[in-house]
Amino acid sequence: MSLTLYGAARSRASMVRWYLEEKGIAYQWISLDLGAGEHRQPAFLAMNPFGKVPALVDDSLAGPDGEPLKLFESGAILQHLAEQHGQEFVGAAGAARRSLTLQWLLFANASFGPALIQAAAKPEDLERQLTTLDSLLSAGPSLLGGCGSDAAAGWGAADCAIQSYLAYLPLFCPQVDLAPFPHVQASIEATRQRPAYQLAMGQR
Ligand SMILES: N[C@@H](CCC(=O)N[C@@H](CS)C(=O)NCC(=O)O)C(=O)O
Repeated sequence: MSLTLYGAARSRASMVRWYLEEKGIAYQWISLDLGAGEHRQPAFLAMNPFGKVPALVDDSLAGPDGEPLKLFESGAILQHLAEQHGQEFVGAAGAARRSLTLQWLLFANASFGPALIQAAAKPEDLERQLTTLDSLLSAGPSLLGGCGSDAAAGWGAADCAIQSYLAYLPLFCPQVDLAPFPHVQASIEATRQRPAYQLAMGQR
């Protein structure tokens, strides 16, 4: 079985890399030079026809062409890894955890990520989302709550996505005052301390 992750420095591939490192799942890392347009070359377009990173090739499953499964979109890749390699959805809470993980991955990529990107144009949207996240995080670091208590559970794909975007916040939106959001601040600090995160972000 082998996993190959295609990415680039300072891209959403770091999120997937963090998950793999945190879970101790073996993978091959292929770093593309986006500046040189390597993601627009036929070899990579065969992995993701949209020419974006991350992309994952998993030879433990066959795709529709009979070749090793190819996946793009960070959220879909994280859900796949959580299911097939992270054993996150086992046990009594597994089905609920699968659905909640998908909910948080979609929220991260379709709601929170865009709010970060549009922070200057729509500051009130980001502030509303941060207010809610801060309140939810006051109950504990995992947004899956009680569904995180299953034996194989704990930190997972949903945490990876949300915590990654939160950690991007001070970098992408230094103008946002985080003082009203102590639990968000604590989450960012805890993320920065994790060795697997540091490795995925190229900080060590
Ligand atoms: N929604 C996609 C976004 C992928 C994406 O925009 N990737 C950026 C890097 S973060 C990229 O490949 N940019 C190169 C380009 O658009 O030319 C995901 O979450 O995977």
